[in-house]
This record gives sequence, structure tokens and C-alpha cells, in this order.
Amino acid sequence: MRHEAIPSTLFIENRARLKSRLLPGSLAVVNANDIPPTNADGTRMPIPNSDLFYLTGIEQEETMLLLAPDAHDEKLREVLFVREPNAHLKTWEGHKHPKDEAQAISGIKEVKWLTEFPAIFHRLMCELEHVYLNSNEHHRAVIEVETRDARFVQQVRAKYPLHDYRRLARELQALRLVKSPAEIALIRRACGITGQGFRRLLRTVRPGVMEYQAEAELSHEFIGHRAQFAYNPIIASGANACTLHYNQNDQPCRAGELLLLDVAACYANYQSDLTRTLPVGGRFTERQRQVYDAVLRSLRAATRAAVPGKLHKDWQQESEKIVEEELLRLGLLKPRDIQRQDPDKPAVKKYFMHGVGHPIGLDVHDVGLLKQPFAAGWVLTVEPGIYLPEEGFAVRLENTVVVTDGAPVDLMADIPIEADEIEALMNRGPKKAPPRR
Ligand SMILES: [Mn+2]
Repeated sequence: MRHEAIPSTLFIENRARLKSRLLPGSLAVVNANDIPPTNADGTRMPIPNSDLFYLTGIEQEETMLLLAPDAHDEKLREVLFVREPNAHLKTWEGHKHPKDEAQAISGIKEVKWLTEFPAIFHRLMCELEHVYLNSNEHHRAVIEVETRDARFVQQVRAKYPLHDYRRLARELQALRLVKSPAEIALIRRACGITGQGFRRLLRTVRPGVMEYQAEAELSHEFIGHRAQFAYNPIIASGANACTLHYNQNDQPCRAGELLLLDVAACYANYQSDLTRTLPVGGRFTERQRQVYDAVLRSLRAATRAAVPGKLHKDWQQESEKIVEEELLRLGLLKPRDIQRQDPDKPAVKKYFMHGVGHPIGLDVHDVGLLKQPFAAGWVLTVEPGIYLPEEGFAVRLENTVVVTDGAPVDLMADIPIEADEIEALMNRGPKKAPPRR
């Protein structure tokens, strides 16, 4: 693994929190992700299963976690199953966790080889009643590809049809929404690396630079700090920024245009999410600056509104109201547009058509039950924007913040955002040459 070792106390505590939510006489199983296939015999880099990582810290493929807190045999109450290392694997794929290493990472005493799973599982199924199996229940996910967890659910239900099956995802989602101080520290580290990448762009963006060159600069910074892109980077100059999920990143940045950068790092599987909007030539026009400042005020007001007890839908509505006032001030909306609006399609949506933020953690759009009110320990993005395709630009600004019992804590507070500061930094000293193309 590229990241520094994480104390196993994080995973031990996460398992304890999960076990306390299970019914008496339960067992729970979590599987690793499959290695994503590409074409022919190609594969992508493995993407750790977030739930398995949350509970064990293990990123290795084919790993399984079995929890059975009430098992008669004490040694079977918490078991981690990993692939058995061998000479062939060593030659072709390299290092696999020996038992002591898997123990040290996860804090699980009982580590067994994967081949031992079926017999142990059968024994526990004969003894226990409630079976918690995992599934991807993200409300926005469109799931067409079967996961290892999904295959496991089918196999187990076919073989043991009379057990009481339960959704582990509901329990994990409730837990994962509230981040522990150790998790917040990891997200903070991802935010710090993101900030370093952004500062590098302030020195390299200028007219003529291609969008993909900005991507290359970030990639250098992120990988060099043991991190990677948290999501496909959106590096959108001019009107490209009006396409919300633009990621071709193949156009030149032109003088006079704005460049919208929705780019962030992931460290130790913990994600961050940042958006900044830069003037390519180093100076905002008056109009760009007006819109920029309107979005910045909206970001600050929406951040202040992210407090415990708030419902996501109310936060969204309040934020739309904030942006609506800015749009009135900018003359983009007239009072009569608001008076006549269809309440299901408010006028503000023409210029601000997306959510103001989302939970973030081990996933960028993190799992979570959105009906639950915000609570201390939630980590959210705050990302208002104003999109003006007819004027050929858009401004979005986004920070990653922690909900606390006091004021929200902005984990990106030190990443430049004031228009004056951005201009000053872009115009300081000689520009670092971007890579040749
Ligand atoms: Mn976001």
C-alpha cells in the first residue's frame, strides 16, 4: 500500500460499533471487490471495497470478513480470510499479506486462508439465525455489474433458504456517515495534498496551456504525495465548465476565459473534493469577478448553514435561496421570475441546477441515509455554482467541511479562494513551464 500504516484501532473501533448494532445470534460477511476487467485479458487497478476497508483496513483482493459476535466458539467471533501467499503468486503478482501482517493491519487475531471459509461458514450458519449480507445501496448508483458481495448473497440464499437475511448496508451507512477523529485526520491529509496540487496550478495555468496539461501537473503532485485522483478530474475552460461532468480535458485554456477545476486527491482511500475557478490570464474581468464573488458569498453562507439537526433537503432549499438572492443582485433573475415560478422547478435552477453538497468519506459521494439530520462528525462538500452558457463561463467553488457541535470546520480553509488572493498568486514571479506537448 502506498499510504502510511493506519493504527488498527480505527478498524477495531469500527467493528465494535457495527457489532453493537447486530441482533443477538447474528453473523455478518463482507467481501472484497472484484478486480475491474477492461478488454481482452486486461484489468484496472483494484479498487478496495469501502466497507471492507472501513472494518479491516485490508485492501487485498478476495479478502472476506466474518463477524459472529455470539458464536459459541470464541475464536470464530471475528475472522479474516485472505488468499494464501505462494511462490506462483509471488512471481506473477508480488507480495500478498501473510497472516501476521493481516493481523497487524486489521487488529483481527483470527486470520485464516480463504480455502477455510466454507467449512467455518457452514458451522456458523448451523448455529446462528440472522445473516447480515452486504450490498451497494447508494441511492444514486445504477448497478448493472454484479459485485462479489452480490454473487455471495445469491449463493448463500440458495444454499440456506430458511435463515433470516438482513441488509448490512443499512447499518454500515449509518456508521460511515459519522467520521471519527482518525478518519477526519485522513480526509484532512487528502485535502492538504489537494491544496498542494492547486497551488501548483496557480503557477502553471496561463493562456495556451491545454486542460490535460493541468491534469498532468496535478497527477505529478498527487502521486508524489502517495495519493491519487479522488475522481475523474474536471478541468473545464470557458463554456466547457457549463457541462457539469465534463472530463474530456482536451481543450486549450484561452486568455480572458475562466478555468473551472473540480479536482481533488484521495489518500489512504479517504476522499476530498475541491472546486476552484481561475482566470486563465491571471485577472478576472469585472463581470467574471461579480459572478465569482456571488458564488463565494454563497459558499460561505451555505457552509455556515451546515449544522447538526439540519435535513439535507432543507439545506438544499436554503442554499438555493442564497443563490437566488445573488442571481437577483446580478440581474440574472428578476423578481417576477421568482413570483411566477413553478415551485417544483424554481427559477434558480436555470443557473444552479445541482445539489449544494454531499457526504464524503471513503467514497466521494459517500454512503449515507439522506433522511437523517446532519450530526457532528459528518463530512460534507459545499459546492454552489452559477452556470452561464450564454456568456461562455461558469463559476463553481467547493470545499470539504466537517459538521461539528460548533461552527462547521472547513478542511480546505487554507486553500486560496479570495479573488484577490488568486490573482496575486497567479501573477507572482515567473511561470513554471508546463510539460511539453
Ligand atoms: Mn462534490
